Amino acid sequence: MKIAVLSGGVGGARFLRGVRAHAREAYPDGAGGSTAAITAIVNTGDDMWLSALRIAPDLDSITYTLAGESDEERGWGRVGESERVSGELRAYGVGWPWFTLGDLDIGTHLARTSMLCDGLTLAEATDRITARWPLGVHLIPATNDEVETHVVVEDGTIMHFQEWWTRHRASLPAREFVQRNVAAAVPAPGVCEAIASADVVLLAPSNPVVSIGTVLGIPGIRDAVRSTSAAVVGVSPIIGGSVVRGMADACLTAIGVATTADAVAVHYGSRGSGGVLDAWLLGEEDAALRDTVEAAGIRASVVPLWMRDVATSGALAAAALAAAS
Ligand code: FO1
Repeated sequence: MKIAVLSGGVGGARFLRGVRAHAREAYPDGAGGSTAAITAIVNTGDDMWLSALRIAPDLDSITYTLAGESDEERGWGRVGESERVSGELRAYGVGWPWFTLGDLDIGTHLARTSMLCDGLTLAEATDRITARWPLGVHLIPATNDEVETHVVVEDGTIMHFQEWWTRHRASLPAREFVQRNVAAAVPAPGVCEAIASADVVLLAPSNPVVSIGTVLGIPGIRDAVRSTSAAVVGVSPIIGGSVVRGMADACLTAIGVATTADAVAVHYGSRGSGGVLDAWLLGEEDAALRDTVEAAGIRASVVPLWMRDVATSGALAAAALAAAS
């Protein structure tokens, strides 16, 4: 069983933990693992250079979550973190005072930056970093190229997504999201192959604009999803008209998409009409939206969407795989 998951950070990390848990139950290898091959194709648009370090938030959120090392309250970074180095950087006026790098997290960024300086690609560095834990999921960055998301706000100012997101809490109305250098970018090795050879392709309940949208925006990836023989199933990141975490509603508003579970499905589109979806999972709170989704040529499943723990995340993953068949 081969599963490819397009994923962003926090929501995607929890969903991937559920996919892994369900795979261990449904496709056990007899040693507590799974015979299923799970590949996460991870957004890198949030990545940036800061204090001479290459930061890769979504890759790190997924790695830490699957490793059991994530700060579940904060939603990013490592559990049991300290911020001594960040305090020193602030004292020297280096970096962003509004973007806290924990000491353990800095270890990851130093390792990644060191590997990149040694000539490794981001995908190779990710393989080395993730090899430290038995994640049970192969993480591949959507691209090895530095394609960073920048936000054009109403007065024309352009800033890195991370500044808009963490300094301004997405409070500055965004006019447009720009993927810098995306035209020259190529999918990382293995990305299109994972999508083409998958039995199921899942779109995690991540930010449809700056996470899933950014992955699909890398030249070649949208076409790979549209042409795979696998069923493509998306999970709504919106339940009952509001986003589960983060500020995805600010991103959706910026591109003129309503913050509703059916509007996002229509935004992704059915594969029959030029989009990427075969099926879409709606929360029970959004059962009334089923007809709109079906009318768009997308099979709708109404299931519990809240991921409160590994068990509910696993049940959601099971529902997503069931919707594929
Ligand atoms: N998010 C914040 O709101 N404030 C922070 O200070 C912050 C620091 C940070 C450091 C490393 C990292 O990997 C992520 C961090 N994040 C922080 C979260 C980050 O903005 C998000 O994980 C994604 O980039 C948006 O989905």
